[in-house]
Amino acid sequence: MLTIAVSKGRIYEDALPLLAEAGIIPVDDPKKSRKLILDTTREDVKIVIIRATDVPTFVEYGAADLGIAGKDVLLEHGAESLYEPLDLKIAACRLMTATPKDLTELPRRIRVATKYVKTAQSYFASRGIQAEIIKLYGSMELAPLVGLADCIVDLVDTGNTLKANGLEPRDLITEISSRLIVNKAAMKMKHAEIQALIDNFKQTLASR
Ligand code: PRT
Ligand code: MG
Repeated sequence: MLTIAVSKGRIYEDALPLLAEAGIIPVDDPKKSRKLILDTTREDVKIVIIRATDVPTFVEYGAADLGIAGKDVLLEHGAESLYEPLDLKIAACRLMTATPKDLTELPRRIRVATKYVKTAQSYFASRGIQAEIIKLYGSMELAPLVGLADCIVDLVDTGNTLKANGLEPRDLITEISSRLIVNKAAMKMKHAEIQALIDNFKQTLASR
Protein backbone atom coordinates (compact mmCIF):
# COMPACT_ATOMS: atom_id res chain seq x y z
CA MET A 1 0.00 0.00 0.00
CA LEU A 2 1.20 3.53 -0.87
CA THR A 3 -0.13 6.65 0.84
CA ILE A 4 0.26 10.05 -0.83
CA ALA A 5 -0.24 13.29 1.14
CA VAL A 6 -1.68 16.22 -0.81
CA SER A 7 -3.17 19.55 0.27
CA LYS A 8 -6.67 20.41 -0.81
CA GLY A 9 -6.27 23.68 -2.75
CA ARG A 10 -4.43 24.52 -5.95
CA ILE A 11 -1.81 21.79 -5.50
CA TYR A 12 -4.52 19.14 -5.48
CA GLU A 13 -6.11 20.56 -8.64
CA ASP A 14 -2.77 20.66 -10.46
CA ALA A 15 -1.74 17.21 -9.19
CA LEU A 16 -4.91 15.44 -10.37
CA PRO A 17 -3.86 15.15 -14.06
CA LEU A 18 -0.41 13.85 -13.05
CA LEU A 19 -1.91 11.28 -10.73
CA ALA A 20 -4.46 10.27 -13.36
CA GLU A 21 -1.65 9.53 -15.83
CA ALA A 22 -0.29 7.13 -13.23
CA GLY A 23 -3.70 5.46 -13.00
CA ILE A 24 -4.51 7.10 -9.67
CA ILE A 25 -7.96 8.68 -9.69
CA PRO A 26 -9.58 9.53 -6.34
CA VAL A 27 -12.92 7.82 -5.85
CA ASP A 28 -14.32 10.78 -3.85
CA ASP A 29 -14.04 14.48 -4.63
CA PRO A 30 -12.60 16.30 -1.56
CA LYS A 31 -14.65 19.37 -2.48
CA LYS A 32 -17.84 17.39 -1.96
CA SER A 33 -16.81 14.82 0.61
CA ARG A 34 -15.43 15.47 4.09
CA LYS A 35 -13.30 12.34 3.95
CA LEU A 36 -9.63 12.92 4.68
CA ILE A 37 -8.52 9.55 3.32
CA LEU A 38 -9.48 9.02 -0.31
CA ASP A 39 -9.53 5.63 -1.96
CA THR A 40 -8.37 5.67 -5.54
CA THR A 41 -8.88 3.61 -8.66
CA ARG A 42 -5.65 1.87 -7.72
CA GLU A 43 -6.25 -0.53 -4.86
CA ASP A 44 -2.70 -0.11 -3.61
CA VAL A 45 -2.83 3.71 -3.42
CA LYS A 46 -4.60 6.04 -0.98
CA ILE A 47 -4.52 9.83 -0.87
CA VAL A 48 -4.62 11.74 2.41
CA ILE A 49 -5.86 15.33 2.31
CA ILE A 50 -4.05 17.66 4.74
CA ARG A 51 -2.98 21.29 5.21
CA ALA A 52 -0.21 22.32 2.80
CA THR A 53 2.18 23.11 5.65
CA ASP A 54 1.60 19.69 7.24
CA VAL A 55 2.56 17.64 4.16
CA PRO A 56 6.33 17.45 4.96
CA THR A 57 5.57 16.43 8.55
CA PHE A 58 3.32 13.53 7.51
CA VAL A 59 5.94 12.30 5.04
CA GLU A 60 8.89 12.79 7.39
CA TYR A 61 7.26 10.62 10.05
CA GLY A 62 6.10 8.00 7.56
CA ALA A 63 2.40 8.70 8.07
CA ALA A 64 2.44 9.08 4.29
CA ASP A 65 4.99 7.45 1.98
CA LEU A 66 4.93 10.29 -0.50
CA GLY A 67 3.68 13.85 -0.63
CA ILE A 68 3.30 16.81 -2.92
CA ALA A 69 4.44 20.06 -1.33
CA GLY A 70 5.31 23.59 -2.42
CA LYS A 71 9.01 24.50 -2.37
CA ASP A 72 8.02 27.41 -0.10
CA VAL A 73 6.72 24.96 2.48
CA LEU A 74 9.78 22.70 2.09
CA LEU A 75 12.21 25.60 2.57
CA GLU A 76 10.53 26.46 5.85
CA HIS A 77 10.27 22.86 7.03
CA GLY A 78 13.84 21.94 6.16
CA ALA A 79 14.34 19.14 3.66
CA GLU A 80 17.17 17.08 5.23
CA SER A 81 14.67 14.59 6.62
CA LEU A 82 13.04 13.87 3.26
CA TYR A 83 13.87 12.89 -0.29
CA GLU A 84 12.82 15.38 -2.95
CA PRO A 85 13.26 13.41 -6.17
CA LEU A 86 11.16 15.44 -8.58
CA ASP A 87 10.11 18.99 -9.45
CA LEU A 88 6.51 18.52 -10.59
CA LYS A 89 6.43 22.08 -12.03
CA ILE A 90 2.87 22.62 -10.78
CA ALA A 91 1.37 25.41 -8.64
CA ALA A 92 4.24 27.65 -9.75
CA CYS A 93 4.73 31.14 -8.33
CA ARG A 94 7.50 33.38 -6.94
CA LEU A 95 8.51 34.13 -3.38
CA MET A 96 9.08 37.88 -3.30
CA THR A 97 9.49 40.90 -1.13
CA ALA A 98 6.83 43.57 -1.56
CA THR A 99 6.36 47.09 -0.26
CA PRO A 100 3.83 49.92 -0.59
CA LYS A 101 3.73 51.16 -4.18
CA ASP A 102 5.18 54.62 -3.76
CA LEU A 103 7.78 53.79 -1.16
CA THR A 104 11.22 55.01 -2.17
CA GLU A 105 13.40 54.39 0.87
CA LEU A 106 13.36 51.71 3.53
CA PRO A 107 14.64 52.28 7.06
CA ARG A 108 18.05 50.80 7.89
CA ARG A 109 16.47 48.17 10.07
CA ILE A 110 13.30 46.92 8.40
CA ARG A 111 10.29 45.12 9.81
CA VAL A 112 9.09 42.27 7.64
CA ALA A 113 5.74 40.49 7.98
CA THR A 114 5.62 36.96 6.62
CA LYS A 115 4.67 33.37 7.28
CA TYR A 116 8.05 32.34 5.84
CA VAL A 117 10.14 33.23 8.88
CA LYS A 118 13.17 31.01 8.31
CA THR A 119 13.39 31.70 4.58
CA ALA A 120 13.01 35.46 5.10
CA GLN A 121 15.59 35.47 7.90
CA SER A 122 18.22 33.73 5.80
CA TYR A 123 17.41 35.84 2.73
CA PHE A 124 17.92 39.17 4.52
CA ALA A 125 20.94 37.86 6.44
CA SER A 126 22.58 36.74 3.19
CA ARG A 127 22.16 40.26 1.81
CA GLY A 128 23.43 41.93 4.97
CA ILE A 129 20.07 43.60 5.63
CA GLN A 130 18.98 44.03 9.23
CA ALA A 131 15.45 42.71 9.42
CA GLU A 132 13.05 42.07 12.25
CA ILE A 133 10.72 39.31 11.15
CA ILE A 134 7.11 39.33 12.33
CA LYS A 135 5.37 35.98 11.94
CA LEU A 136 1.85 36.12 10.51
CA TYR A 137 -0.39 33.24 9.46
CA GLY A 138 -2.23 35.08 6.69
CA SER A 139 -3.27 38.44 5.19
CA MET A 140 0.35 39.55 5.02
CA GLU A 141 -0.64 42.32 2.56
CA LEU A 142 -2.39 44.14 5.38
CA ALA A 143 0.74 44.58 7.49
CA PRO A 144 2.33 47.54 5.62
CA LEU A 145 -1.06 49.26 5.31
CA VAL A 146 -1.60 49.41 9.06
CA GLY A 147 2.00 50.15 10.05
CA LEU A 148 2.84 46.69 11.33
CA ALA A 149 5.70 46.21 8.87
CA ASP A 150 7.69 48.02 6.17
CA CYS A 151 7.77 45.09 3.84
CA ILE A 152 6.27 41.64 3.36
CA VAL A 153 7.61 38.36 2.04
CA ASP A 154 4.90 36.39 0.26
CA LEU A 155 4.06 34.30 -2.77
CA VAL A 156 3.17 36.19 -5.93
CA ASP A 157 1.44 34.70 -8.96
CA THR A 158 -0.44 37.27 -11.07
CA GLY A 159 0.45 40.15 -8.71
CA ASN A 160 -3.23 41.08 -8.40
CA THR A 161 -3.38 40.58 -4.65
CA LEU A 162 -0.47 42.97 -4.09
CA LYS A 163 -1.90 45.50 -6.52
CA ALA A 164 -5.34 45.43 -4.91
CA ASN A 165 -3.69 46.39 -1.64
CA GLY A 166 -1.48 49.20 -2.94
CA LEU A 167 1.69 47.09 -2.82
CA GLU A 168 4.18 46.14 -5.48
CA PRO A 169 6.68 43.32 -5.82
CA ARG A 170 10.35 44.26 -5.25
CA ASP A 171 12.93 41.46 -5.10
CA LEU A 172 12.65 37.86 -6.18
CA ILE A 173 13.74 35.53 -3.38
CA THR A 174 13.18 32.30 -5.27
CA GLU A 175 11.01 30.62 -7.89
CA ILE A 176 8.51 28.19 -6.35
CA SER A 177 6.88 25.04 -7.67
CA SER A 178 5.57 21.85 -6.08
CA ARG A 179 7.88 18.93 -5.45
CA LEU A 180 7.35 15.23 -4.98
CA ILE A 181 8.70 14.24 -1.57
CA VAL A 182 9.33 10.73 -0.28
CA ASN A 183 9.80 9.24 3.18
CA LYS A 184 13.35 7.94 3.49
CA ALA A 185 12.48 4.52 4.93
CA ALA A 186 9.64 4.01 2.44
CA MET A 187 12.08 4.74 -0.40
CA LYS A 188 14.01 1.64 0.70
CA MET A 189 11.16 -0.64 1.77
CA LYS A 190 8.80 0.13 -1.14
CA HIS A 191 11.46 1.00 -3.68
CA ALA A 192 9.95 -0.67 -6.75
CA GLU A 193 6.48 0.85 -6.33
CA ILE A 194 7.78 4.31 -5.52
CA GLN A 195 10.35 4.30 -8.32
CA ALA A 196 7.62 3.23 -10.78
CA LEU A 197 5.51 6.19 -9.69
CA ILE A 198 8.44 8.61 -9.99
CA ASP A 199 9.18 7.29 -13.51
CA ASN A 200 5.54 7.66 -14.43
CA PHE A 201 5.43 11.30 -13.27
CA LYS A 202 8.71 11.98 -15.11
CA GLN A 203 7.27 10.63 -18.36
CA THR A 204 4.12 12.72 -18.04
CA LEU A 205 6.15 15.86 -17.30
CA ALA A 206 8.50 15.18 -20.23
CA SER A 207 5.54 14.95 -22.61
CA ARG A 208 4.13 18.34 -21.52
O1 PRT B 1 -5.22 27.31 3.02
P1 PRT B 1 -4.13 26.67 3.82
O2 PRT B 1 -3.57 27.53 4.90
O3 PRT B 1 -4.41 25.27 4.22
O4 PRT B 1 -2.89 26.50 2.87
P2 PRT B 1 -2.53 27.36 1.63
O5 PRT B 1 -3.44 28.52 1.46
O6 PRT B 1 -1.05 27.61 1.71
O7 PRT B 1 -2.83 26.29 0.50
P3 PRT B 1 -3.07 26.53 -1.03
O8 PRT B 1 -3.67 25.27 -1.50
O9 PRT B 1 -3.76 27.81 -1.27
O10 PRT B 1 -1.60 26.71 -1.63
C1 PRT B 1 -0.57 25.90 -1.24
C2 PRT B 1 0.63 26.09 -2.14
O11 PRT B 1 0.30 26.57 -3.44
C3 PRT B 1 1.68 27.06 -1.63
O12 PRT B 1 2.44 26.49 -0.61
C4 PRT B 1 2.48 27.34 -2.90
O13 PRT B 1 3.49 26.36 -3.06
C5 PRT B 1 1.44 27.17 -4.02
N1 PRT B 1 1.03 28.45 -4.61
C6 PRT B 1 1.21 28.78 -5.91
C7 PRT B 1 0.44 29.50 -4.01
C8 PRT B 1 0.28 30.49 -4.98
N2 PRT B 1 0.75 30.02 -6.16
C9 PRT B 1 -0.33 31.77 -4.62
N3 PRT B 1 -0.47 32.65 -5.45
N4 PRT B 1 0.01 29.68 -2.74
C10 PRT B 1 -0.55 30.86 -2.41
N5 PRT B 1 -0.74 31.90 -3.28
C11 PRT B 1 -1.40 33.13 -2.75
C12 PRT B 1 -0.39 34.14 -2.18
O14 PRT B 1 -0.03 33.80 -0.86
C13 PRT B 1 -1.16 35.45 -2.26
O15 PRT B 1 -2.07 35.58 -1.18
O16 PRT B 1 -2.11 33.83 -3.74
C14 PRT B 1 -1.96 35.24 -3.52
C15 PRT B 1 -1.15 35.84 -4.65
O17 PRT B 1 -1.67 35.49 -5.89
P4 PRT B 1 -1.73 36.59 -7.07
O18 PRT B 1 -2.16 35.81 -8.28
O19 PRT B 1 -2.75 37.60 -6.64
O20 PRT B 1 -0.35 37.17 -7.22
MG1 MG C 1 -5.37 28.81 1.17
